[in-house]
Amino acid sequence: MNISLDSSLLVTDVQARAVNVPLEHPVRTSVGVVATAPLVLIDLYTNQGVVGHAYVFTYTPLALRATRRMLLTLGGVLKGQPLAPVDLDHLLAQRLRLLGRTGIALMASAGLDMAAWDALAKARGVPLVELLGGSRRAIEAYDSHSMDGRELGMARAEGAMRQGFRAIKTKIGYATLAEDLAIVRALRGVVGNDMQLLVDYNQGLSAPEAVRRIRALEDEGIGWVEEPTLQEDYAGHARIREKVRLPIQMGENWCGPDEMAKALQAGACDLAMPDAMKIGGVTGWLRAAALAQAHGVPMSSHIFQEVSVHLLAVTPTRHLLERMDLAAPVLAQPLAFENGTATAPAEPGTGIGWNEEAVRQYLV
Ligand code: SMN
Ligand code: MG
Repeated sequence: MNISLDSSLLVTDVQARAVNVPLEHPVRTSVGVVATAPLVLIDLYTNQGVVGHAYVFTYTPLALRATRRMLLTLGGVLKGQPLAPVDLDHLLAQRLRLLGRTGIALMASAGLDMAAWDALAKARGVPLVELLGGSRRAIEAYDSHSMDGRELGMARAEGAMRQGFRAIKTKIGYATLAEDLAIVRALRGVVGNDMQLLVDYNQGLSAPEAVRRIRALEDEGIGWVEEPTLQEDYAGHARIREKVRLPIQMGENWCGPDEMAKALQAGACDLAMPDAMKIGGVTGWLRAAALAQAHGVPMSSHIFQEVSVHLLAVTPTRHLLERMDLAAPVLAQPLAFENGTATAPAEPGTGIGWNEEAVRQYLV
């Protein structure tokens, strides 16, 4: 549906629904468990019948109601504005300057940004990746698992290998280094030497303990070690990075491109993996991709696979797409993975739409 794109394309309303979606596998990390996927589903309406869809992930159901309220409040600020996502981002940045665009305010702002870009791509009749000047392409992905323990860990690794993934991630940071090593070796025994094996400590170690454990992993063929210590400790990550021989990965917790810039300037990581929500939506991601290019840092995604598959296609240093199906049960068309890759859908927008029956079932 091609609509002549003049300033008459306006935001007219924003609706937001909180759902708590069951997960096939809880996300078990060294610092806590995400047992369900608390999501706020966003519908951004325009005066020409186009509706933008996006969702935000709140990590804990405790944040669902406040995030929904913030989305509705900030959505109200956008009513009547031309559907120009970069201008809308600037407007919200201005309004939130004194509060600070972090936490729930950032998440809501980013969710509105993703919905606005979806609506604009639909108005132009093209997939988001093409609106951004790129083209649909197969993006290499990894199947993202948890602290699943030996049996489930091996079963999930086997399943990913059978589905054609050439990389998997497991979360470690068990009580002892011996357990970390045992699980890594058990998974390697299942997938063989060709599969990339990535590990994620989810901030669970002190910097000295991280150095100790990562050194012990150096001969296990690990592709990256993710968030070994507190995500806001850029100097700590840099110290770890200087003392170990495995690539350090981080980024899922950067609030906006400015935090990414600080982390890269501190030499905190070899690799970057912004989160499409926390980095500031599509608009934030594009700025982050320029930073990664300037620093020569390979850039992967963190969850939000439906939007990230478009964004990585226009990321100069694109690396890996994370596959973790947090929203699949409430999506009309979950993103398809084939032979270890995913490609942005050909339909206009991001391809995000709701399975309304499931939404009703999981509505909070
Ligand atoms: C992660 C943590 C919490 C929820 C989803 C995903 C994890 C990752 O850090 O990298 O996938
Ligand atoms: Mg992680």
